[in-house]
Amino acid sequence: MKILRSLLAAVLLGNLAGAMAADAPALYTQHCASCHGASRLGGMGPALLPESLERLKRKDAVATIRDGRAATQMPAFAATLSATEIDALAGWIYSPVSPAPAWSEADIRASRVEPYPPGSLPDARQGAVAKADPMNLFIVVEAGDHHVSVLDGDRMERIHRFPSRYALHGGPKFTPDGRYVFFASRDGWVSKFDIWNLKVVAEVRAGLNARNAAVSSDGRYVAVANYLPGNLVIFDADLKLLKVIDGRNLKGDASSRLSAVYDAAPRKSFIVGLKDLPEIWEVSYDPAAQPFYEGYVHDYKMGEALPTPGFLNARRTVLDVPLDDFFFTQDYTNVVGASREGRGQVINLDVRRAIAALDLPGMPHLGSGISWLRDGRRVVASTNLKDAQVSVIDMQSWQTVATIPTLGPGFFLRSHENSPYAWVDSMMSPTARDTLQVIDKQSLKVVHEVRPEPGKTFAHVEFDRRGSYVIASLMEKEGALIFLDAKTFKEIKRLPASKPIGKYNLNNKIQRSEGTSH
Ligand code: DHE
Repeated sequence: MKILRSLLAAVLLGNLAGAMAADAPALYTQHCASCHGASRLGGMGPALLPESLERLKRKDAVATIRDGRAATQMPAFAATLSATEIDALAGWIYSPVSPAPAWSEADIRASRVEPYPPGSLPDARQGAVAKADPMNLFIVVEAGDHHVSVLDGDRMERIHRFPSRYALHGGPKFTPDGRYVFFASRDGWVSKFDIWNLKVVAEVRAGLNARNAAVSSDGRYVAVANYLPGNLVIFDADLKLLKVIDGRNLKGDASSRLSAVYDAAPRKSFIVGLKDLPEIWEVSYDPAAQPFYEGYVHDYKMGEALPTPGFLNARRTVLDVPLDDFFFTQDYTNVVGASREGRGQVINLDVRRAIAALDLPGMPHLGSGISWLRDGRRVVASTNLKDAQVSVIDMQSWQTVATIPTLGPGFFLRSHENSPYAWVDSMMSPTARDTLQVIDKQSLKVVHEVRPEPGKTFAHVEFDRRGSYVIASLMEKEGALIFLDAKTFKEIKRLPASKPIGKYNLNNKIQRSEGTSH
């Protein structure tokens, strides 16, 4: 009986200890706040908000707290905290912060750092960059340990590797001279990197949860689309804040997260997608831009004054459904957009309305769309995040030309002006994520498959500037960049890399190759 009583006491005490230990806010303050910020907005470590953790499974959060993260400052808490405490902490970081976190213009300005002010570094290419073809350099985002690599594309060698902000997302964006590249992180940080000197020269936190960044074609403006707070933040080229445009409708009674921002070079404007409102914005960065009528086009009365300055203001095209995944015609007059439900539409930015509906089943991923000429007609092709297919659409009639069956749902498509082939992955498929398929751009048939490491994720291709080889990502922690001949599809070489995601060739990006995203 005595033994039973003490056992019961031990169990009760254990539970009590567990319950006390599960005081998650106190545990957070004690163990996490110094790196992740008292309000979980991030600091030396990333932000721990529900919005920032959307892509991290709870069991992975538990594992990170327990085991730490290799090659980062994140320690393992297995020896310090009990399993109950770790679980409580994991639950806490997924709960909303109250009051809701804010990020003001003053916060943006205060976050800016400038390790190398303008004029402090040489205006000429240095070291290994000086020996390389500057337009055949590649920038590689490695998500495994949050680093970026710079590759010399002629020698197929890595010439530099540096730590990036946590979880970069979207393509890095280059200035037209190829000297600077801008990265956006999901935590809202924007970093400006000087490729000629291999240095991060300025950084600013544009928001708490960002989608991507765009750089104006004249290299003078950087725009960032944020989920949290939902706004567009515009900087000058030194990342000094110029303007914040809130993601609100005209009446001001509904707000939205911003899904992405793109540079429309021929129009000298940024095009902005809104996640929760049926609008597309065009924000001109042309100082000579004409004023415009801000309201709905059909409300406009002939002769009425145009009150809104064209420069750095949002000119809205009102839609019937939010579109948040875009592909653009080469002149950027038409936006091909898809809703998350897969409703595709073509929006003309001059007449400011939909001009065609598209037959795009499943969940098309137009952001990775590419275009080419087939029988003298331009087509656009898109992968599908839900269905195992690539849709090919005629860009004059907007009719579907072909639906090419693939091994599984895919994310990225790539080609090059000098290549007859387009490369597609099936990275959303549990069984075929290890295989890249090669599509003949004229016959629209799959002509080859590459599967270098069965069972390992293999996706995202980038061509070198001449279209003679591709680099594909073996997207594993102990991953690799695999160089493949663009004609024979044979492996040429490998470079080890830590979960490499996107690769970006300077020439293809700056020249806006039709075979790659911009
Ligand atoms: Fe991306 C680009 C949206 C998930 C890697 N992704 C983009 C762009 C958009 C977008 C709008 C184009 C902007 C640009 O390049 O500046 N991505 C989304 C999503 O909505 C989605 C499905 C879910 C999400 O939570 O964001 C999503 N994206 C992912 C991933 O899971 C990927 C594979 C890994 C990661 O790092 O998050 C991923 N997205 C990428 C990459 C690009 C990208 C590598 C740039 C592609 C390029 O080659 O230009």
